[in-house]
Amino acid sequence: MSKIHGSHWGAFEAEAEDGRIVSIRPLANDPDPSPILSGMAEGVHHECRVRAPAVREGWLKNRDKARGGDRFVEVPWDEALDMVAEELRRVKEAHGNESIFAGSYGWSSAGRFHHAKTQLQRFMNCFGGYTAQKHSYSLAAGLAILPHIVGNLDPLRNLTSWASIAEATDTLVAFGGIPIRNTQVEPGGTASHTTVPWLKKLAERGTHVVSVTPLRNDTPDFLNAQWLAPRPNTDVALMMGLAHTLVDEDLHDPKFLETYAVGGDKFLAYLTGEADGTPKSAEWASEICDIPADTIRDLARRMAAGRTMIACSYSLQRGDHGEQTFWMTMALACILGQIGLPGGGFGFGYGSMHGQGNPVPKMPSYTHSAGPNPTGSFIPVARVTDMLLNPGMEYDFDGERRTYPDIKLVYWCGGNPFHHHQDLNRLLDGWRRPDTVIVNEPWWTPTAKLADIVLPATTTLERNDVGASSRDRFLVAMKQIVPPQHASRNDYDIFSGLAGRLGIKDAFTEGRDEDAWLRHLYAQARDGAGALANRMPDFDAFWEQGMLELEAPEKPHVVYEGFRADPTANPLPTPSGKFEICCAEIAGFGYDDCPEHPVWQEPAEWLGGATAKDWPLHLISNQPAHKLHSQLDFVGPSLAAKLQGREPAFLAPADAEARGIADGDLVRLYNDRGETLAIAVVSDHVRPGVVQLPTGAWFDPSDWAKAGTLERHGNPNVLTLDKGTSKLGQGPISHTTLVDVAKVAETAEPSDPFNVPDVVARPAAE
Ligand SMILES: Nc1nc2c(c(=O)[nH]1)N[C@H]1C(S)=C(S)[C@@H](COP(=O)(O)OP(=O)(O)OC[C@H]3O[C@@H](n4cnc5c(=O)[nH]c(N)nc54)[C@H](O)[C@@H]3O)O[C@H]1N2
Ligand SMILES: Nc1nc2c(c(=O)[nH]1)N[C@H]1C(S)=C(S)[C@@H](COP(=O)(O)OP(=O)(O)OC[C@H]3O[C@@H](n4cnc5c(=O)[nH]c(N)nc54)[C@H](O)[C@@H]3O)O[C@H]1N2
Ligand SMILES: [Mo]
Repeated sequence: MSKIHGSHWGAFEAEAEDGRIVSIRPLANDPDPSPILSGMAEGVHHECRVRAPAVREGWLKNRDKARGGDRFVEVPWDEALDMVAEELRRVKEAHGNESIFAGSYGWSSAGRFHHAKTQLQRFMNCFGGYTAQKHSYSLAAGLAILPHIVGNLDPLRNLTSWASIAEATDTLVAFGGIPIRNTQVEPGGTASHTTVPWLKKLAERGTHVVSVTPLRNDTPDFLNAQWLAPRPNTDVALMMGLAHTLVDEDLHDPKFLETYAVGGDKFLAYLTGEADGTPKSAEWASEICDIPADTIRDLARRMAAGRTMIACSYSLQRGDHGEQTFWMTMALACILGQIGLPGGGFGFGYGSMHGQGNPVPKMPSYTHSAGPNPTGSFIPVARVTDMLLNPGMEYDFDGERRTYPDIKLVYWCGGNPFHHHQDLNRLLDGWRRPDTVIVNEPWWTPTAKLADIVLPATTTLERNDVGASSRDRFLVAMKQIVPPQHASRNDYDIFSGLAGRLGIKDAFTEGRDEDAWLRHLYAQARDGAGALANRMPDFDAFWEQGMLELEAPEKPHVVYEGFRADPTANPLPTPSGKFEICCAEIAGFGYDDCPEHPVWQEPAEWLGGATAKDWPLHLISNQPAHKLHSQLDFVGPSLAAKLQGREPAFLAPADAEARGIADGDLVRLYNDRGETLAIAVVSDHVRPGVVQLPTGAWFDPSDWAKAGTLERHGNPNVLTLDKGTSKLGQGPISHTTLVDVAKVAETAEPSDPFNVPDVVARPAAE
């Protein structure tokens, strides 16, 4: 009999026989299910599962820090938990809770109770706290700047719905495109993938879509989009060229600027060149972004001629000075003056995730809480290597002067930093500084291979949970399909075992088992659901039904409708009550890399900059189509999309020809920071000067014991730049990276990324 379950890439029905999953099928009502589902069953039973608790031999024998390369010793659960508990107690007593880094960034799985990071952090908070990570890799710069300039996260979390765009938008200008591959995914999952159906409605209406991206296939063919391919990381200049044209040709809305924004005058003086002698004209923009000035002017005119939505993907702020992209998007929309009208204005992340723009009612909030962190210690999410390498160093972040803590113990649960972080060779150096690294993982990921103690976690299919997202209309009962594989345990049970050893079990478990927690969180969701509570059946009925579905609201949602109608009664939660094109708070910080209003500043690396002479190609390491980040890289569609066991790297015909590279050739992508092997795919979907290598390939260095050796599998993060967006957001800038590419002889080393390290039984004498 099949049972319902859920994942970040969608809910599904699963069936098992004799303890093995035999089928995984999308829900019958899902209009556009994700192909990622097809690899899940194999993933659960794959040989790269961690079978039993394992301790690195060098750590066990003499506490060495030479992580990577040596053997692991299998130990029984009791001993492993004793060891971890003792090490936690030692570090806490000797160095304090701040020296424990458990930020543990990562997506793990969709269930909200067994959410790995939350389990770890709840445990750590009961233990006295830890050093955390603030914001996300997805959106760090955006999350830092939006509260200053619009007062909250409305254009990101509460954006105008697809229903409004499908009804009213004449021109959709999509900076970063609308890559539907990314809309397979929603944190917490979805039971109905509706982005493609909505986009088809736009196509029917004849909405003119302008896809502004270095990759043609970022927007689906059926939209017949106009493709504008700027030099990567120059969108701010392009937006300024558009804004300048609007002002120059009197197509802008001075009334809107005056009524709904502050700093319009000062910003227009910057735009026209009155302030600094440089008009940010279409010609000026054209020089920077390499789009003809006439094309820029035509687009500006078109934007003013009808209803226009200015969309900006998350990716644009994952580059140097990423804050400016969101800020300038807002400023351009203010100058155009259509904010608060159906289908008009601006919004972030259409096409970045399923839930962005998905029309939903206000959903009951099914979440588990980690509770407060008694230390209050944190770093900006992506400054992890800086922290590990520079304890005690001061840095700036969002108006504060802060100091990196001295980390002695790292605990990761539900994330894969050797997938997600930039400049992995630099991370390797930092990673070998702390005394101890502990990782809970279902699979032998690179991060597990680089740990001292690996505790085998169950996968989602081995436990009961509830999947939910505030941007989806469903709560999904995620029913256990197979028993825990090998000796794996739920993260909850692992932390309960540790909590028992450390005298904090009651605080951590509150006396509940899995079932009691699922019911408790459901009751909590119902208590907070207001008028919706009577739509929620009791827990048993919900579990039996397998799903709770609420209807989409009938009225298309338009963000800032109320503000537009009455700015005095409905002010924005900024100091001025308006959009802050000039922001006094930010100006007060005095940051050279994030001044008073949006500015064009050259990124650290770009095709128009000095280093492009040495590194003539801009690397776009975007989200992978066939997996979620590094998850399930070793099975199903991800494995099938590899070429000769490595990732494909896409480059334009002219760039390939200039290097003597043909389709299918083995190539090396390299720069000062590292080198990786991939298989060339020559494609006119790629702007000349750009090479695309998606993220997600498991890190596979040719020598695990050293930093800087050849990566063999196509992991772009050995190349990316590990620098903050600015002193304001300190966000990751993976989309700001220059490289070169060269053909490699076929004799290069094979890649073996999914191998299991040597694991030996503990010798009897020890
Ligand atoms: N170059 C480049 N790098 C990037 C990006 C980019 O655009 N370019 N994007 C960035 C972004 S936006 C993000 S969000 C990050 C994503 O980075 P991560 O979230 O770290 O990536 P995942 O591969 O999803 O890692 C989740 C890990 O959790 C494990 N896991 C799954 N279920 C469980 C469980 O129940 N328990 C435990 N203990 N573990 C579990 C999985 O096996 C996997 O190893 O990557 C970032 N890195
Ligand atoms: N299938 C799948 N879907 C996913 C994920 C996944 O791993 N797999 N990850 C999810 C997560 S955690 C996140 S945060 C979102 C991320 O969502 P995004 O950050 O929006 O996604 P990316 O794929 O990094 O980038 C989208 C496109 O932006 C374009 N782009 C990059 N740099 C520039 C630039 O400088 N200018 C312009 N104009 N365009 C640029 C690239 O061509 C790229 O394909 O995706 C989510 N969706
Ligand atoms: Mo993300």
